[in-house]
Amino acid sequence: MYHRSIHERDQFWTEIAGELYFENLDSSASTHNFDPSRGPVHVKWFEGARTNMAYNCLEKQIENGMGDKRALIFEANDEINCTEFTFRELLVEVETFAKFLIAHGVQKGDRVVMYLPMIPALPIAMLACSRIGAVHSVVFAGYSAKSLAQRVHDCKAKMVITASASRRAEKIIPLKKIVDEAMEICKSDGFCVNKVVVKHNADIEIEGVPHVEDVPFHSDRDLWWNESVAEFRTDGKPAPIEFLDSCDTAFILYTSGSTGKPKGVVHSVGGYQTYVYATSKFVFDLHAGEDVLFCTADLGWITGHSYGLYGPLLNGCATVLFEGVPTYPDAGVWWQTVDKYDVTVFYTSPTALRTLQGYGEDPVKRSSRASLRILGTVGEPISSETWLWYHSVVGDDKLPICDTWWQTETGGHIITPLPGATPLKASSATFPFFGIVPVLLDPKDGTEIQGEGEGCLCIKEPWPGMFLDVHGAHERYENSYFKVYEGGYYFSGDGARRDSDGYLFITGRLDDVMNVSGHRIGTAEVESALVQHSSCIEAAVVSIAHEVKGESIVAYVILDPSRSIEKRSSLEIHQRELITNVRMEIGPFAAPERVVIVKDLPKTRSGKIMRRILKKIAAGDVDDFGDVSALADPGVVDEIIKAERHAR
Ligand code: 6R9
Repeated sequence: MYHRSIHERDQFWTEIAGELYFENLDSSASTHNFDPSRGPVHVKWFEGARTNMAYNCLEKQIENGMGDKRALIFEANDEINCTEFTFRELLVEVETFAKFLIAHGVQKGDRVVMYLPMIPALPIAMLACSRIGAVHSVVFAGYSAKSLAQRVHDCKAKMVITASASRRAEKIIPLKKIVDEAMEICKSDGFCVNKVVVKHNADIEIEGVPHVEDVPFHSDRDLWWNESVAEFRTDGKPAPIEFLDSCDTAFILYTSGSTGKPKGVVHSVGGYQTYVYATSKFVFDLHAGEDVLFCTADLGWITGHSYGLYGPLLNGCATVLFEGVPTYPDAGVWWQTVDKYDVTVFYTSPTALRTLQGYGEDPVKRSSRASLRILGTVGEPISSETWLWYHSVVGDDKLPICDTWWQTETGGHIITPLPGATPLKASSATFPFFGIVPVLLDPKDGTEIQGEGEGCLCIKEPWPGMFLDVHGAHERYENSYFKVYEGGYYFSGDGARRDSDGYLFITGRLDDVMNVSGHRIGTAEVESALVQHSSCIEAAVVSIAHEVKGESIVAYVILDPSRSIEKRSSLEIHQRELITNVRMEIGPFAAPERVVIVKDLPKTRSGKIMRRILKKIAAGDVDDFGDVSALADPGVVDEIIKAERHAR
């Protein structure tokens, strides 16, 4: 199949798309160009064919006899709120919300931002947007008001959907308050959202009082979901549905790059859907009406979009929506959830596995996990130690592990084993999925490395999950992904090693993108958050290896010398404030582990910060800095080492 997928590419993918509902599918209607020297880069799958992703997730499955099978299983933070929806029940919810959206002026192509916790309202709203051709942009509900505002403004959202609050273990996070702040920021930047829809997350009480009383509400703009949506459930009218061109936008999802502000990654209705359907089907070996996929990623990330929602539903399978945290009420909750719902495929990140590894085998062994067939991992490189723990403790030495390498931009799995078919090697993502031609380029001259070796991981041929554009910034799309090396390659930003058997091992990012607990964070974003502090003149951040998080952030900052900051207590206050600044600007997950106050940064004569040197200092590896001849002032290195010792 792989051979055919490469040699008869368009025909191969058209046949797969044909397993879903598409009108006018034509294998000669896909056109692509990955090489900017031959004209504008474009990726157009099945142009002219018409389809609808929500239709394929719901009606198409009901037609196939899955109507009474489970589609969405909600495992709530507290036992009492757990619910399940069959395909038919989920369709009713989606149709009802679609009618509500239309009644409030949301039309095809309009952007709708969701800032919601992992509750059924989120997938329902996403599917309802897909149904009417509106473009959803889900913002992970751990982002700060500022980050939310930036995304809402960038995509010019017509509506924002949120919840009164979210709960994680014992903690309650006032989401609506954060949205209000974000709306204020948008307003001061000259942008207003028409409507904010608030899902009442009912069972949250603060000291015995339903906290809804405290939720700020602006009646000219805000709507309570529960009250406003109800009338559309019983109006007896048919729910609208919009069949879209395959190349129309399905959604925008923001992700971090090595420079500048986050990029709005644009995915297409037809290509994305086909690719997510195919990867879920083959990598997770899904069978309609039988499999239950538990993907632990938040729906606010691409993993949640592709394998927590669309992938399983397009295959007629159930998906588990897990609201809480993996250690509440105890570190066995995921495995109990597996037993409770007969989960067959479990998909998580190395960072979560490392956390659970710390609790030992007991919490795992208290479950049977008898229903499990396949284990998956994604988000960061997995060490052989964690891989083996996953395989032997969780998988009882018998379950295959699919280490899947891919990105927000790629829509779905790119390098991955096929379970049962690919002999595995610990910590290797193994081989390319159907239709994928990966190459390793020599970082120095961009030539292809043949056979064994290490280089920059790029992809040569287009595939259906490939994103269409960076929202509102086509030039950035071409520059960041296709012009890094000449010759028509998609540049991933990751490094990889190929062994003598052809297995690929991902080595991590080669650019200024960090990966903290599986979250993608650009150094530039954190630096810009730090310099927002009135005392901070300049900042440089690097990441270092961290036992649980994979990487953690260390910041080097120069403070304004005109302020009196000599006293140690004052330094500590500044360090704390700087960390708070990052939490407020981006979100708590991006907070530096350490802030080191320095007088100068290691810069080249042309003013470029040599992060390589800071990275070594941060890691305590100060014996050999390699070639430092480019440094404008080599003396700064010793000073930074001193400051670093002081900071620890
Ligand atoms: C799906 C997702 C993408 C970055 C990617 C890489 C890292 C993802 C990986 C992996 C090693 C794997 N990454 N999967 N590294 N092995 N199996 O995570 O998308 O959030 O865009 O992150 O994550 O560095 O470039 P996204």
